[in-house]
Amino acid sequence: MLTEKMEAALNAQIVMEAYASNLYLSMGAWCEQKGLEGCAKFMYRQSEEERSHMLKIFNYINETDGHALVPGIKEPLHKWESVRTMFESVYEHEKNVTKSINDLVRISYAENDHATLNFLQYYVEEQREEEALMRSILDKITLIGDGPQSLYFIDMEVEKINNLIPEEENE
Ligand code: OFO
Repeated sequence: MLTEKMEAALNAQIVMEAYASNLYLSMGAWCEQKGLEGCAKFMYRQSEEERSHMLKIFNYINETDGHALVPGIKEPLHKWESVRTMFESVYEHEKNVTKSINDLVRISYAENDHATLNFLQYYVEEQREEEALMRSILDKITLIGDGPQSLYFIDMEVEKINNLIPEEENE
């Protein structure tokens, strides 16, 4: 059974994951408008993944006799200055999510809640992977450059990443 504090903190994480899902969906649409099909596919997949992160917490709260709360929809941005600034904001958002997951881990320790501590390990690992992935995309953009002539090559690099992602994560 969850303590009130743990339940509230997990519900706050649902808000964050749901927002990430909408933000990445919006980024996917922006990329598609720009003809960046590889980036669009990548962001749509990230959006789905964030929804699955949200649902995992949602189900966990309900399974542990808590009450998962469906958050309201905060409108994300619809445009970015460049593909670089878009990926920079993904990276920033992921770093904030990591901080938030670390706070959840701290609370689960403080509440002596080993089940939640154990449940959160998936998110700890997931955030490590996500941050590394975003950093590697930003490094590639730095190497290629992000002027108009470079967009095609950036998109090709992101498409290569799409092809490396296992099918079950690629729905
Ligand atoms: Fe679920 O926040 Fe990213 O991965």
